[in-house]
Amino acid sequence: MTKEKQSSPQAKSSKTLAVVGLGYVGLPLCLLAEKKGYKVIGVDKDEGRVKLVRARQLPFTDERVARDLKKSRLEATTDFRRIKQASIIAICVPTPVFKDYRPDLGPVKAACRAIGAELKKGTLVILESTVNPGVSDQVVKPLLERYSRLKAGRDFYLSHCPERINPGDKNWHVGNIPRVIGSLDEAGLQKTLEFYRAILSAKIKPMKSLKEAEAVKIVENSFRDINIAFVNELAQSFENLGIDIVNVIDGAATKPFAFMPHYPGCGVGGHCIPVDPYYLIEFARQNGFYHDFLALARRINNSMPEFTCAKLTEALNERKIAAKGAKVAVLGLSYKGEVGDCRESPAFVVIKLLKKAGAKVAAFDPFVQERSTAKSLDEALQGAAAAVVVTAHSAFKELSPQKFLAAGVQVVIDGRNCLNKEKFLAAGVHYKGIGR
Ligand code: SAJ
Repeated sequence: MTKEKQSSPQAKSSKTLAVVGLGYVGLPLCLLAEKKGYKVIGVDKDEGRVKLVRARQLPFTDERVARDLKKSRLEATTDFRRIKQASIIAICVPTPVFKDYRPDLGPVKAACRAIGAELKKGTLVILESTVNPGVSDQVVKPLLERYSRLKAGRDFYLSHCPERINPGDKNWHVGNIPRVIGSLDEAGLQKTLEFYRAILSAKIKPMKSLKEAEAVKIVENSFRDINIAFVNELAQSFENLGIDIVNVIDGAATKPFAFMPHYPGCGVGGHCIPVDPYYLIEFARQNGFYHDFLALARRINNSMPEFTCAKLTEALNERKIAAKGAKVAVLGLSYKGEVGDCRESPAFVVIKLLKKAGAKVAAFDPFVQERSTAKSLDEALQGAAAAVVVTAHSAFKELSPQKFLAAGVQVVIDGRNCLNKEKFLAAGVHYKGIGR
């Protein structure tokens, strides 16, 4: 690495970080680095998001981050030229999939082109977005080099430190979650370790390469997806056997080693778990191997909204209520409890299937009121023949069977097994869970 020349008019400070992407991942990183003494420039292409951050408002729900943002002096801008001032640039943009589940690296590529155009010698570029092995080497590096006319390893450093944000988690946050780091070369690895050691109070494990670091994140999230698929398949099987799968999992979880409980539900949503496996499936396929097992797990998890709706129509039939024309309350839109994120949420598949069956759907989510079709829980339940719980928000978990019966609801499908089954059955509600 040649000695970095202070070539830009605004001299770079070694303690200046630019974060590209002000979402669940980028914003917490900005605020943490600022707390640890870095000057931070938050960059996002979305004008509306930048305006919100400037007004110290979060574009998503998270109490801890909202609190930190209010106290912060973070600069937010859509002007990518500002990253010239940074000696470290972190890329924290989404890595979604297309409708056909092919990886969509569009946001990563756009960020690399914009960063490349401004990249100065001596800068450390860190990709935090979740990607399959090979993306840093084969996509990020060439784009940064092409648009900067600089050479990775010689003129700038390139590393990967996969994000591990767990939205809504009250215990684990960006400052205390252990991380892994991979880099193009030893010098880059040391620079990256230095940065994360300065801001994290958590273990940091250096990996042998960019690919290893990329593989760690994909493996940990694929691990979660296959384990959820395992219990989702068991749920479907144990229903036929009259066994309560949740009790069985809780029984298995008494084993203090070699078992990790996961729970069946109406589907797997979010921007991580249902998406990340497809990145590995596609990359491995391009390199001559097909992940039958990962693909099967994805098919099982993607089938759960249909399984849930089939239980609803079966329960309505048992009550001699036609699904066609019946009002059905869908409780929850976001992909998991206590967050307002609808990405890949199974709720929208459930709603689509219910409408296809001719039901009149009233959806309510206290964290996603702007997309709820009912203004309140009471409005959603009033006059509904059935209700489907899709998200385990605490506001739903506390509901009594009487709340449903008083509104005229006869059938409750508990898509997250989060209600008290015994109480609902004792009250005369036609209750069905997933696998119980
Ligand atoms: N889900 C199940 N059964 C389970 C666990 C989850 O059906 O046993 C469903 C949830 O309802 C949700 C989806 O899967 O729809 C994803 O749930 P999640 O708890 O994994 O939530 P995420 O997507 O916020 O996952 C994040 C991930 N963090 C990152 O990828 C950086 C993941 O690594 C974590 O394992 C997860 O948090 C966590 O531990 O909660």
